[in-house]
Amino acid sequence: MSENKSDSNLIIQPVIELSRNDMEAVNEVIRERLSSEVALVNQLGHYIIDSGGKRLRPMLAVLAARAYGYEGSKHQLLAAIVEFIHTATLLHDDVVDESDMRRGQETANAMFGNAASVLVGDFLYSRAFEMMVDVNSMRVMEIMAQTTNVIAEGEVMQLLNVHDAETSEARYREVIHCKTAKLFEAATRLGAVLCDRPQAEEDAIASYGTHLGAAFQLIDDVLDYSSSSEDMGKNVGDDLAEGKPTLPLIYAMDQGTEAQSALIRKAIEQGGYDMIDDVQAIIQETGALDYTRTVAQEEADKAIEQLAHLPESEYKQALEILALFSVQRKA
Ligand code: GRG
Repeated sequence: MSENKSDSNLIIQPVIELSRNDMEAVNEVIRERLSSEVALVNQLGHYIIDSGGKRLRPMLAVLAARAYGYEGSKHQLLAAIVEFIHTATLLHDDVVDESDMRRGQETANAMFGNAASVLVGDFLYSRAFEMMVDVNSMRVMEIMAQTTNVIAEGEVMQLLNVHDAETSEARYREVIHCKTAKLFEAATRLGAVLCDRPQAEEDAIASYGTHLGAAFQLIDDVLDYSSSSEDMGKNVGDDLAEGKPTLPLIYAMDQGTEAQSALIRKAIEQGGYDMIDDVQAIIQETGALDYTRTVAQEEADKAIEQLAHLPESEYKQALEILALFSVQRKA
């Protein structure tokens, strides 16, 4: 682990400490509910669930509930549901993107094949809905049904943008809102729903989640051009290779010279790793990563503003720290 990465990990250390007991309980729920009569489901399910994800989304559900003073245990079940849905999306995403590395190890599709990955993703997704029945709340069901629907739409929108150098910043932002921010939004909203908070508070904490999720994805897109594969746990330059017009590229095309814009356009249209060095040089020269980081910081600031209604507590502080972490993280 590089020094920088451990620096950014330091920021969330108090959050990890604060949520330790809850997250251990969440992990216990995950382990219990992962089990199936079918050996491959267990094998592949554990392969991905135990592979060292940050558990950020379930942590958000737990912290949001606690920030409203929740003292029961349903938040742990909701958090596990959120992590199952996140994991299902990762399994499907790695098949769609033909990725071979995630969380510093071979992807499930590389290990077990595409069919097994998609089908175990389906298992996790449907198990999550089974678990929601146990929560016995139509409102929770409604939130999660709408959320997963929007995530899938986001992924389809992204598919339409692939290799399309005309993709605007607005279209890009719509995609990240759907494919990433929506699940952060749901995770935090569930905390308020569990505590029967008034609609305005529910919407505020949900909006915190939306902005945090957007910041998180913007930084994900920065790291794809600036991190190392070792730190990120996946391959650098994958977005370009897949022809994904993310904000660093959109901004560099907008700000670059005619020749620079033409080069990036060609790189998006053709995909692959061949042009990565030239593209990275243009991204550097045009300040595209700094711009993207600034947009991410604006999102994180907006997220923090949404927490004003919460009473002061270490949980509120933890939510603030997570907003900072989403921008400062190195992996
Ligand atoms: C199964 C509901 C469902 C939908 C399928 C494929 C797909 C539609 C959606 C994919 C959405 C997706 C993977 C968005 C990217 C989100 C993202 C930034 C993932 C990485 O999150 P981290 O860094 O992962 O929190 P860890 O490894 O820490 O868990």
